[in-house]
Amino acid sequence: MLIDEVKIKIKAGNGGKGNVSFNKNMMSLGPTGGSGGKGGDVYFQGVSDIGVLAFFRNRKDIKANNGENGKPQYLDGSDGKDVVLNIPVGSVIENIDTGEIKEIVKTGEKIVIAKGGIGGKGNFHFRSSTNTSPTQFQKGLLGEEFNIRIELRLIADIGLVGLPNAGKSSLLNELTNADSRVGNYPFTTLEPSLGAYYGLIIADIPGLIEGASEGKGLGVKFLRHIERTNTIFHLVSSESDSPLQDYKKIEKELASYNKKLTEKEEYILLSKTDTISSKELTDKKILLQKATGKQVFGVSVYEKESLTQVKKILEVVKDKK
Ligand SMILES: Nc1nc2c(ncn2[C@@H]2O[C@H](COP(=O)(O)OP(=O)(O)OP(=O)(O)O)[C@@H](O)[C@H]2O)c(=O)[nH]1
Ligand SMILES: [Mg+2]
Repeated sequence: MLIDEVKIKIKAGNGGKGNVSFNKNMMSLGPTGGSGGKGGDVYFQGVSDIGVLAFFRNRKDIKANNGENGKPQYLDGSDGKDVVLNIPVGSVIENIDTGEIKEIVKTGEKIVIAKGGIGGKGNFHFRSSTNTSPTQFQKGLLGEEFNIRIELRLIADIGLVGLPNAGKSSLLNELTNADSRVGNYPFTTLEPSLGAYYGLIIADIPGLIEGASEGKGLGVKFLRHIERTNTIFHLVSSESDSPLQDYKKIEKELASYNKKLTEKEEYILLSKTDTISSKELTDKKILLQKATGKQVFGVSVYEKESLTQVKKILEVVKDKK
């Protein structure tokens, strides 16, 4: 199952303690205590693998190492090792304690989330002409510690929406390298899947039904994955006796999740056109076009020409990107 939300606790390393010691050589009795090392930082880094949040399923408590304490003979403690956690590009990171929100949008982008404490100074640093045998030292500062919530928002260019069984996964598989499960029953797909069409990322958003915004079915939580897309393909099965009602049911759910979703560029795809006569197809197309003012295209995964038409739309979307 795709893990798209996790809550974890992260703790950066504490700074090491400064050391207090004196030169054992009788000729020079000065202080020699070294300083503590810095605690390790905790970073998040963006990667393209959308499955990496699964790493946190059994690891909710993540700590970077503390800095080492200072040592005699001017030896500073070594710094604690940083921890770099991979999270999928498109993740939103909420610091529950401070309310701060950060996002990772590029692969390789690295941001610090919790800073390690600075190491304390050893007594060597406190020497002066008036204090040649200082016994002062610093303890080292504590590393930052936060409760963090990570939410994955897939970064797709096109979102596929529609009632269950409309043919979303079939179309995604036909157009891209995706291998989404297809079945002749609703809710075959239980989590969003992605496919790439020459650099365009298409996301299949499953589980939308009437009442999804009130929590029915899989709910509307997957819609966050298309909040950032510019384009929506809305699939309506041409087998349906009431394609307009089917269309409206989904639009209502989109609107109640976020009005902006209904303002995106949307193409209506009447799917499974091989199952109806061309007269019926024309009638249903006109009906949808008139009622919505949107462009309506017929598509069947069994008809090459109709797929070519969809690919032309994809080229248009790509050019606008
Ligand atoms: N005749 C015909 N059948 C199709 C076409 N596209 C999909 N189907 C069939 O319709 C059924 C549903 O297809 P899916 O691709 O699983 O539909 P979905 O929208 O992903 O469904 P859920 O994941 O359950 O929401 C399957 O039995 C497909 O084989 C088409 O163009 N023509
Ligand atoms: Mg599906």
